[in-house]
Amino acid sequence: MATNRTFTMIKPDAFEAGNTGAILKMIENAGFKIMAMKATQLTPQLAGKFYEVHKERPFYADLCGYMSSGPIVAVILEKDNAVEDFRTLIGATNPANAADGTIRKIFAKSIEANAVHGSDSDENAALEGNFFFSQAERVS
Ligand code: IDP
Ligand code: MG
Repeated sequence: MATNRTFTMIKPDAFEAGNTGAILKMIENAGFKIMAMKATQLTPQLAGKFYEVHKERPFYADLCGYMSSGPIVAVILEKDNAVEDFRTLIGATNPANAADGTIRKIFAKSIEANAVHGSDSDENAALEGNFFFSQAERVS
């Protein structure tokens, strides 16, 4: 898997608020290319699997409920230094701490309903992309 890719989701709060297009525009304006994209809705079980790394955290059950509460848009993105640059573009997990001009600062509702996901490593970017997209569903 290329190391110049990352994975994002437009989370249920941003989808419901009609911010998908504005967020994708910010992502493209920052130089990312969309290599796979679809709207779907997670079951609580699938949300639990996606966030399994957090299963011991106190917010895990709430997070799985929230992430399965409505449609999301899953996206594979490509750019040099994709993982790090995308984390910079989205800002801190808690929008109260996110830098001005970041996606979470502009669109997030709370630390949980924080508009977008961003992979934290090249390895997880590949795993997360493969969670949503088969080889035939993404640019190889
Ligand atoms: P990240 O999305 O910035 O990488 P993580 O620590 O990986 O943040 O947490 C995954 C997701 O879990 C967050 O994006 C957010 O939706 C939720 N979350 C993280 N910390 C909290 C918390 O303290 N309370 C409620 N939800 C949280
Ligand atoms: Mg994370």
